Amino acid sequence: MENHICNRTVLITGASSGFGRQLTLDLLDYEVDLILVARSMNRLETLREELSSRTDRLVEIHALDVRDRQAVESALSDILSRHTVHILVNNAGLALGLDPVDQGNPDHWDIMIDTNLKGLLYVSKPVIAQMRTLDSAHVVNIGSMAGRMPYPGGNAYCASKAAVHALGEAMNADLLGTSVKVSTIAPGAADTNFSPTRFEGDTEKARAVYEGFTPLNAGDISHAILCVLNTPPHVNIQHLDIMPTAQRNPYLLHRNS
Ligand code: NDP
Ligand code: 8X3
Repeated sequence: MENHICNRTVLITGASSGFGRQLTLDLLDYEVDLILVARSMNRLETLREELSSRTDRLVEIHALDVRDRQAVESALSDILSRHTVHILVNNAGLALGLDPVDQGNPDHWDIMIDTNLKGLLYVSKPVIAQMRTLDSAHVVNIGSMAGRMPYPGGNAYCASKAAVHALGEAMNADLLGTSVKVSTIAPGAADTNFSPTRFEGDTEKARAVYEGFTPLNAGDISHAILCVLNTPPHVNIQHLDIMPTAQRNPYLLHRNS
């Protein structure tokens, strides 16, 4: 793949696990500086050690909960005073529960909406303000097929991801006439820590999600993000759906019995 992002600074939220973690590792081949955000400092420190043994580039880590507006404002103010962020990957997110809306847990709804939607807005605002002054910049939002085609029990999660897709379109509209591109990637079923988180550690339930077919993995999504980032300046992939071959939409999943 051509390298259109050499010497850029990339800020990734949700870098401690899954898609975000794999992307940081894959970005080692692209000669970029990395600013990594997640809540768990331990996992970020382990990741930084692994990265630092393989690169001399900047690897800066920040333990930050994207739901905490004041903490995000303060951390971003500090980061942006010291660095120019050319690429933002809004990846932090989660699902909690899989129950019909009348049996859903409102605390779960708050966490999903605060993380997947409001956290993304909080992080994007200051970064995009700086990006407007740059010759080229790129925001990648991680949406979901769950936001394209809601499924039973997905309610608040699906709605939060549909909102991410709407935000991606709205950001592109806001940034007309600038060099800031906005891309939204909508993955289908991918085997990460997503399902263990959704089912709050119930490993049987989590494993069952991926039984009988080959799901996407973190490397597949990282590859898709890198493809989107490595387009020439005049090309903006605004939306990308990516699903396992065995899954054609959230309802149509072929499992080997
Ligand atoms: P993981 O659970 O493996 O990773 C989620 C990441 O988000 C972790 O690094 C976690 O770090 C971080 N995160 C969660 N909440 C917060 C928070 N409040 N503040 C900061 N960071 C947070 O799952 P995935 O890699 O699969 O998920 C990444 C994104 O992809 C999510 O937005 C998810 O909704 C989306 N997605 C996933 C799909 C899948 O099937 N796996 C399919 C479609 C979309 P920490 O816990 O350290 O804070
Ligand atoms: C995650 C995809 O379909 O497993 O966003 O909910 S799905």
